[in-house]
Amino acid sequence: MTRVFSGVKPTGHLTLGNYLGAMRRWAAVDQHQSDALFCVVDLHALTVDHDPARVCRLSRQSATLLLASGLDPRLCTVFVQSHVDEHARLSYVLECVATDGEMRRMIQYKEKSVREQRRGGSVRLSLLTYPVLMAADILAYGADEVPVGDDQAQHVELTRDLAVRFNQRYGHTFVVPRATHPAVGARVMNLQDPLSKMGKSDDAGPGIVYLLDEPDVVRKKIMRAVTDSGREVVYDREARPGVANLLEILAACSGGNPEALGGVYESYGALKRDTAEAVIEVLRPVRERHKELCADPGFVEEVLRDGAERARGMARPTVDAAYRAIGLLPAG
Ligand code: AQP
Repeated sequence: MTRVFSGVKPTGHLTLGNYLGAMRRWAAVDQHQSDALFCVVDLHALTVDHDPARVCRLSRQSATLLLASGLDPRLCTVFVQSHVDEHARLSYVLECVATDGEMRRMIQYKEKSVREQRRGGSVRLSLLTYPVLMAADILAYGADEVPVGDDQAQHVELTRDLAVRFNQRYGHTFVVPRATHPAVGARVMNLQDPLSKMGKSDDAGPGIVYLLDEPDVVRKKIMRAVTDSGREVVYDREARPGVANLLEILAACSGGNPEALGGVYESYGALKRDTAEAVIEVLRPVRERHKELCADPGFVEEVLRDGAERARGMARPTVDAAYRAIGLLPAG
């Protein structure tokens, strides 16, 4: 059976981008068709300036939202990264295989280090090495597939390179994984700045639809989305990025195709109204289930405890094998 691994970072409230680009498919497809693990990757949230209490709160909220989005602990494993030591253990070994040049070429490192400096902070070493930790997350479980949005493609490519290099130097240890992306919704853009990804750690709230936004708030944000100077509703990512983003969101939420939907609308207003209603309908069950789960925090804790135990059992043999292969003396 195909093994699948993916995760969310508790750096902010989860967004429509996280949902359409990744989470929705985890619940609808991956947990049914594969042996799947989904993780709140909290160690990754420490790579930038952060408030410890907020990261802790967001980790619990993200786990709750993973379950609210339809993940069923009877079908898949849901857990928190820092509860399983194997991630950090393997990360160090992979740092001994990765190079400094490789890390500095990562687009997210370039973008986020500039953002940290602009915010007046210094760039943490862990921001540079975080793609190695992500490789460890994936390789520890022998994942064949990593379902992610487009923005993570480069990191999965690095994971493949590290796995191949390690296997060639020290003997076959890791499965070489591949990234998979949804056909529509792989890169949801910010509603106020359609040239930038809708990112949960961005400061600008009005361009970001959060999974827990009330319907009125979603409506307002979408009705105020930046469009383009033309009037015609056509799907053209280069020339009309704002309208293209709305058409993609509508297509992802209604099951249509963005090019075809472009021909259906005569005004931006009508497109925005339908997009808003489609998004509200897609998010409604998630918000409702989240409310139910918040009333039963013991259930979420139990899922995470059980998930961590299962995950540990899956990761340990591979990480132990990597330690032996690279030359570390077994503890006996
Ligand atoms: N805008 C997006 N469109 C499609 N997919 C997206 N994903 C994230 N944003 C979009 C996908 O969601 C999964 C979880 O993402 P993450 O938690 O690893 O990272 P993030 O949401 O991109 O948040 P960051 O890194 O804390 O900060 P920002 O957002 O500022 O970069 C992944 O599969 C991701 O591809």
